Amino acid sequence: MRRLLPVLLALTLTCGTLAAPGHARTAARQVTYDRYSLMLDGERIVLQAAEFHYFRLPSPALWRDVLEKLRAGGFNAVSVYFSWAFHSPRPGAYDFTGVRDVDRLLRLAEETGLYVIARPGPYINAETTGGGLPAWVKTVPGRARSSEPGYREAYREWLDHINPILARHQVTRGGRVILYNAENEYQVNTDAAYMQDLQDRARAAGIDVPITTNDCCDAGSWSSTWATGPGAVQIPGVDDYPQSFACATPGVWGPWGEGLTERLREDVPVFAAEYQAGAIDSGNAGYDRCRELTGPAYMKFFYKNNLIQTGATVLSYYMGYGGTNWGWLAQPNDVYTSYDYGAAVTEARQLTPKYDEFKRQGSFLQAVAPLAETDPLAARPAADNPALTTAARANPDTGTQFVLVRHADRAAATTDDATLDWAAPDGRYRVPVRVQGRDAHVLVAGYDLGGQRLAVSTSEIMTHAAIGGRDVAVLYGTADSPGATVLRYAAEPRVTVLAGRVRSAYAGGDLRLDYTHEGLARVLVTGGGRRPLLLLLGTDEEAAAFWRAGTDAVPVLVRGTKLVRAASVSGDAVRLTADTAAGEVEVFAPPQARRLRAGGEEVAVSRTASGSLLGVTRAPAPVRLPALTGWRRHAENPEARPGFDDSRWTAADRTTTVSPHKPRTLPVLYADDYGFHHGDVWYRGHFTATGQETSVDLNAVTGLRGGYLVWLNGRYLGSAAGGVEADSGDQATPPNPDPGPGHFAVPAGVLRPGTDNVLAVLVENMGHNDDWIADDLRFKQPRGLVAAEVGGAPIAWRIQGAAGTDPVRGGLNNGGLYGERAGWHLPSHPDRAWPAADPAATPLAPGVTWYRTSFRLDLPARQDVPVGLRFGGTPSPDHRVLIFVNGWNLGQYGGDIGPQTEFVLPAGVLRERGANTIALAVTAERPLPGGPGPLELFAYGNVRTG
Ligand code: IPT
Repeated sequence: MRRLLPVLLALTLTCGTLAAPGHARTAARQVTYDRYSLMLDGERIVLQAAEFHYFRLPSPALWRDVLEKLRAGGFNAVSVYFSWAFHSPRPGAYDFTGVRDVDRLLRLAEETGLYVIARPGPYINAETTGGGLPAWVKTVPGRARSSEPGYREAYREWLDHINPILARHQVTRGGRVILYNAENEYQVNTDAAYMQDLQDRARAAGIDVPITTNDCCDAGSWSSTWATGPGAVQIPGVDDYPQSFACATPGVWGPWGEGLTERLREDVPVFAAEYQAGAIDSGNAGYDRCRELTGPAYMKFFYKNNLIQTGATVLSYYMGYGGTNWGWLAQPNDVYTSYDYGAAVTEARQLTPKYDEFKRQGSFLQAVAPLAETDPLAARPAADNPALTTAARANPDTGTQFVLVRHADRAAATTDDATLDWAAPDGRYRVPVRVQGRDAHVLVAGYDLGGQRLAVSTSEIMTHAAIGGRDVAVLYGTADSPGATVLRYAAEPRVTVLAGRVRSAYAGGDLRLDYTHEGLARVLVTGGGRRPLLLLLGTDEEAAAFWRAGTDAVPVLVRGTKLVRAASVSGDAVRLTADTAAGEVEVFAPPQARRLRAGGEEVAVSRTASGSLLGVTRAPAPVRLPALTGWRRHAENPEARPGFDDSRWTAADRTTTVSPHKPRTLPVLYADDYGFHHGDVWYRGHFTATGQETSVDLNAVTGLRGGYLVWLNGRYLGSAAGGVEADSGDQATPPNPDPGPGHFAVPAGVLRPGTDNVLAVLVENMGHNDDWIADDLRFKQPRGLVAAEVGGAPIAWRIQGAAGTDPVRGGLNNGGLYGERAGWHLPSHPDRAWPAADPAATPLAPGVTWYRTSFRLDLPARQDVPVGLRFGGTPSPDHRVLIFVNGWNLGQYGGDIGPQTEFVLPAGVLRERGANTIALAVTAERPLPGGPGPLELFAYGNVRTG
């Protein structure tokens, strides 16, 4: 059944009383929308969302940290992919506990006050294994992402689990889920019955918020051209990545266009479903370059340009926090362990200059309500310098104008000045502007700023709040640029410049302030028929020091500290839940407040001329991390020895497969077909040799950067690269038909004619391809051996991968290395008998060798010290290392997998006060003089935290 824009969505029960925003469940509210914006109980909102993947942060306590950081950074929503593969290790098995407890995630969103755009797929792409489809789906008949039987039963199983959880957290039931996104960039090879069924299942499960979908690449789909057919969604959105993923050349400027989010329909708001806020590091440039590529200059130009040119009011930035492809979460063709993404909040949860820019822009969007309803304004102010151009929108009810000022040539690198001739709602004004290269400003005119009337300003508004009977406003502009702000008064007000240099003049009801943006100027305006106004006029940098906290009823503005998560006022005390280091803290709160607690400590404060409280916070206690010593090691791969007992392994004897890729030789040796989906897999093939065999011929498919190692009767024959997906995006190119090469000459004297000979093969599975173009072929590309011949002898195969599913860490944590099956990665494993060995110096034989050590941490309580593990030197292609910390597979180093030498060890997995174990599983493809090199712990940061 097709659903047509139910303007009135299902009525639900009101639960509880209306709590202050940002504090747990609120009353049930209806979600409606029109061409301008979403509305909650009829009240317009601009949604500013950051993408966050809980499955890339295996520590629910840190989910809260990230969500609070996003909230404080000016976001009022998160967009969350829910990964089916992360929850379901095999058909019928679903886990929503521990690091998979998405109910907890949604409660945290409620407590943090963030709306949620829920994106449960079933397909999510996201550079994660299988694009979110569990690997077992490769073994069911029916094309993935279609309505064909097999796949249909599979995805319904997932939806039957995830939908009820999402349903009970909808805003219509007092939760925070505000939109439900079906599928992902489902553009080609589509099946309308499937797209419709996803929505019907959601409705049947009680999803009554608007259903959305994200289109890619400017294509019309479920949203526009097919808007009336089956599968059409209520609110279509578009994904835009104007900066491309060329992190190696961060100076590029919009190679993929101007990034204007298309209006796909006239009856719904413009929805930027994924707007680029970072990049995949496909070229291994390192994420710092990706952060540069998508840095503040890009954000200022592209985001503001988009805002004013398109009027988009539902904005979701991909990613707000990227996280880690721990375990076997990565899709191997595009990413490595880190999914930092060059995001505003780093993988180690540190705030960056991009965060500051999000905070400036997001705070503006949330403070200035008329922005939620705007139409293009033809009569826009003219600039008297042709290098600059303007665009404008206005709110049809309030008349408030929003004017974009930018370079006409968006790539221009010059700094240009102009005077704007501005026909604003309150009069005609001539005001100065300056635009640096690759920058843009959104200026406001005709705005009721609290109890004030802002006629026009060439400073940008960051935020404002009514605090203690006066308005406090933070405006900002580029350092050294001219600024002019005009406010309306019935009579001449009293102007006191408390700090900085600001000229003021009053005429005809206009109070005009002229200044240069430098440092932080402070102007107090009283009288004139209005309540007092404290105007804080800063540079970009000064503005970034401000935090808007507290509640709508009792807002608190804070300058300084590292992060303000929350603020409250009771009696004469202001309490900040804040991250602090040595530095100033200034609080703008109601006048009765005279004491300050920040980060759990009393801070001595004095009253400033601005009426604020000023104090100094202490430095955090310094932290010393222990050296990693006492390493022990143990070689493994007994599987390579001829006498190894494989009788309990699974016989690999199938002659058919549902995979669209047929094997070159029988039996079928695809690991997935035998239930082994992640990490390394062992094969042992028994055959009776004639003695005439000259070569072993194998082919394996591993995904990009994988390989396999081969032994015959215990003799190492060598290794080869595994086959990979040829091209993930080009529909015209079929997936690579050539699995990895594998011709190995049989050395003299190795064969034992007439008796049992054993071929042992260790194949890495680097993760599963995604299904971006929904052709099924790439996704269903096998993993493991796809061909095997030794002369013409029949081979009896057995296969062994991971031994079951770790009940806590889940099915993506482990593969089938001997040490993994025997628990060598677990903290409890007794390693006392292992000989001491320095990972940097001891030579390695081909095969797998483990190193282990333990260390104690005693990090100070109430301090946040994110810890990393650093490998010295550059990663070698010759060995690849699985890194286990307390049993959790936190990544892969070396093996040409990526440029990474530093790995984040998230608190929670890492015991901050207690014993920890590191285990490294090192696979060498040839004899090596040394191991993976010296290792050390290091800290990414150190703050006191609330
Ligand atoms: C878009 C996907 O929807 C998202 O899942 C992720 O893969 C992102 O790209 C890149 O990180 S697809 C768009 C780039 C065409």
